[in-house]
Amino acid sequence: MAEEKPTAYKFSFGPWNIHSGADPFGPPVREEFAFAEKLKFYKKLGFDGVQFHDDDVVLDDTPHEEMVKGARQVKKMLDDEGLVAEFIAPRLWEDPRTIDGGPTSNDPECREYAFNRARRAIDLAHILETDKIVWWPAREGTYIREAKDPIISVGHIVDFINSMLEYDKEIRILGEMKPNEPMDLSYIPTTGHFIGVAYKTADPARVGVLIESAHCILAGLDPSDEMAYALWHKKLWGVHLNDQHGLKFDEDKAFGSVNLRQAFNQVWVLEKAGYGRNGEFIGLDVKAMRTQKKERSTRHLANSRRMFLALLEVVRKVDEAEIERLRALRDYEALEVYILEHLMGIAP
Ligand code: XUL
Ligand code: MN
Repeated sequence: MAEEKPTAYKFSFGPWNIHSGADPFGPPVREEFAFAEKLKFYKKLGFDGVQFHDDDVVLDDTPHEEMVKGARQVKKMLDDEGLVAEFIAPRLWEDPRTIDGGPTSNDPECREYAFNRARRAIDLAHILETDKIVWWPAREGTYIREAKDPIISVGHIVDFINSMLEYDKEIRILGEMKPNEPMDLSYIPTTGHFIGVAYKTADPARVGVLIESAHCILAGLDPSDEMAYALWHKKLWGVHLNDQHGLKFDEDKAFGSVNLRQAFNQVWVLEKAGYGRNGEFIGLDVKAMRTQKKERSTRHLANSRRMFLALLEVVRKVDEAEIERLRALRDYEALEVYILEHLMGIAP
């Protein structure tokens, strides 16, 4: 049998990953690059895909005709740079109408706003020629448990997904789950929860997930196991690789910068499953440290990509037969050292 060619991975990030360094406790520390300037970085840094929030394309509430015109301009900018749009994510957490959530707001008018905004994101996806909508349920939870009805909220979420599926017969919805922040606790906090809900929607085949490493860690779960779970369901259609130092705010640290072994396991599971062979991107969601100077504020992107490719080399070097041999012996002490030596580059 002819050997399969190795996967040629493609990388993506969002324009928000090059940023001014503002955080909840302090103002910007570097001037923001203009969108057109950001686009110029992609190819130079080795990236082909652009992840978009809807209002990265055109501002919300732009009248329809102007919206179409604006989106076509962005598509032309992408074409000129040789880039493609990976997905559109409706930003349902900044507008005053989403103050208490979009689809799970108690106010029917606010829910309607969220539904309309998501449909509009689908219109943008068409113009940018992507069939992927990413939904991060930012404010779909509560600060206090008594604020919303948790059972009704699950139903609202299914209605929301269905409204997108019904609006467009080609579109695919990727849930990006996170257990907390900005809310105290989120509904549907993990990939497993969302996949459960996916099977109850009008078209389960078009509902999958994007998994962010940090979000899994915040839920006390191992990112590679989460990815494996979604891969088994054939529902892993996107990733946000990054890293996270324990249970605190979502840090979006560079991939592999905290836990190299955990990062290795993510690359391993993706590579073994053939992730990327159907055009899926290795997406990043990483923030530069606030201390970075403007002219060096894209290094976290280059570094994360470099770590992925370096770990890929390690993954491709480990000997499957040796791993199977050690598994059969149940000598996990030896297996552990085998992996660690490869990670440290000191394997004999
Ligand atoms: C939030 C997060 C978002 C999504 C896209 O934690 O990761 O940026 O990736 O909406
Ligand atoms: Mn993300």
